[in-house]
Amino acid sequence: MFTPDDTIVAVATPPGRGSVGVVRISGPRAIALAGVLLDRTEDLTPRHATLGRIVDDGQGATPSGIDQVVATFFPLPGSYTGEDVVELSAHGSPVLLDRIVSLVLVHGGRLAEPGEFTLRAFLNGRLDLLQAEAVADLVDAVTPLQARVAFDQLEGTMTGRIAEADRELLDLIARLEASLDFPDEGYHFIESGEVVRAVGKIVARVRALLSGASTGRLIREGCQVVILGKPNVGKSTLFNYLVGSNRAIVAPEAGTTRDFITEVIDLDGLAVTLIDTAGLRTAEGNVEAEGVSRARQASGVAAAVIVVLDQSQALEAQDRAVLEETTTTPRVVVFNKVDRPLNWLSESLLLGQQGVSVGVSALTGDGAGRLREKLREVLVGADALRDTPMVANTRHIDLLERAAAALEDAQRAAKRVAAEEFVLADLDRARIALEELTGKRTPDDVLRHIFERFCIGK
Ligand SMILES: Nc1nc2c(ncn2[C@@H]2O[C@H](COP(=O)(O)OP(=O)(O)OP(=O)(O)O)[C@@H](O)[C@H]2O)c(=O)[nH]1
Ligand SMILES: [Mg+2]
Repeated sequence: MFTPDDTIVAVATPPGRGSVGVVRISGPRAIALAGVLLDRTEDLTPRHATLGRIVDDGQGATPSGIDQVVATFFPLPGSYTGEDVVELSAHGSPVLLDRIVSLVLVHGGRLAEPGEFTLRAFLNGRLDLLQAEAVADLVDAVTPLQARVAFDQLEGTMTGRIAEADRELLDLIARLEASLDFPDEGYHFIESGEVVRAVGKIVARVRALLSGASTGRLIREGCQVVILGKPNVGKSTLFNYLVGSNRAIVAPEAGTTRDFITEVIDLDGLAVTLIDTAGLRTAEGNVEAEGVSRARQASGVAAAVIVVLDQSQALEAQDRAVLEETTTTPRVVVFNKVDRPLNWLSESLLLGQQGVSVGVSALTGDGAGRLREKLREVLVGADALRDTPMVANTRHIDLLERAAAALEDAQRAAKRVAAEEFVLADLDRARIALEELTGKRTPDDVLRHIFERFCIGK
C-alpha cells in the first residue's frame, strides 16, 4: 500500500451508469500514460479542460477511437494527491470506463487500492490524518448534518484546535527540558505552580473538544430506534409514516409483521435506523415466535425504543408487559390512534413514571412532529444539535481521552513537586496521543485500517 513510486489508476465515480464517469490517474507517469491514450500529442495545459479522443491501440490489432473525453492535468505539488494527476471525464458507461482503466494498466499503470489517492495526499502532506478521515466521512454522510461535521473536519477546524494544544504542550516541554539540561545552576526555567497552570490550560482545551463527543459520535455513526408494542397497535403504520413510504405491510389482523424491517430516516440530522418489529405477545406459531424473539434482540442494542399503545382499546396485560420490559431503555411512549374515541386516559397510566410520551395518529400523521422532537430529545437531549460538535470519531475520542489522562497525570506530578523527569514523561505521552491523532506518527496498521474504509478511486 505504501509504494508511491508507481502510477495508480481507478474509476473515481460510483459504479453504474451515469452521464459522466471519471478515471483518475496519479503518479510520476500520469502525463505519459494519458498521452498514450489520447490522440493528441500536444501537452495538456495544467488545470485546463482539454477535449480529446481516447484511442484503443488494440494491442497489435487495428487501433480505434472509443470515446471523446475531457482531460484535465493537475501538476504536482498542488494536486489532490500531491503528485501529477490526470482526470479523464468520459461518458459514464461501466464497460467504457473499465476499458480506459485496462488501457492504463496495459501501459504500466497499477490499479489503485481503496483510499490510495487520499493516502497519497496524506503521505505527501496535502491533508493530515483527521482531514483524510473526513474525506471518507463526507462521502459516507447520509444526512446534511453528518456532511457538515465531516466538512468542518476536512477544512481543518479540529486540526487547528489540536495544533493549538500541541504548540502549548511543546513549549512547556521545551522549558522543562531546559531546566533539566542546566541542573547545576539551580535555576528552574519554570516553577511548579506555573507548570500546573500551563498543563491545566491544555487539559481544558482537550476536555472542551471532548465535551461534544458523545453527540458527535451519534451524528457520525447514527443509531437504531426500535418500534415495540403488542400486535395491531399500529407499529407498522407509524413506521411507514415516519419513513414516508408504504414500506411495511399494514393489516387489521394481529401478527402481521413477522421479521423486522429497517429504514434509515433523517431525524434533524441524526441518521436513525428505524426498526419495525413483530408485535410482542405469546406467539401462536414458530415464525411469529421467531419474530418476537428478534424484536426483543433488536431492542437490546437500540439507542432508544418507541413503545406503541392503542388508545382506542383497553390497556391490556401485554401492553403493561412491554412497558415493564423497557423501563430502563431510553424510550418514547406513543398513544396511537388518537383519531378514534379514547378508551382510557393515558396520562393516568404514566403518572409518576416520568416517561416521555406523545399522542399520535399514525393514520393521519397527527402528532408525528412532536414524536420526532421527543425522540430527538431522548437520543441527544433538548439542545444538543444546536452547535456542530467537532469530535465524532471513536479513534479521536480514545486518543483525546488518552491525552487528557496523561496531562492530568502530569498535573498531579507537578503538584507533588516531582522531578521534571516525571512530569516530562507524562507530557510526552500526551504529545504522542495528539500526534497519533493528526497522523504525525500513526502506526502503519492503524493507517491501513483507516484507508481500507474508503472506496476505490477515492
Ligand atoms: N384509526 C386508526 N387506525 C390505525 C392507526 N394506526 C394503525 N391503524 C390501523 O390498525 C391496524 C393495525 O395496524 P398495523 O400498523 O398493521 O399494526 P402493527 O402494530 O404493525 O401490527 P402487527 O404487525 O400485527 O404487530 C390497521 O388496520 C391500521 O390501519 C391510527 O392511528 N388510527
Ligand atoms: Mg406490523
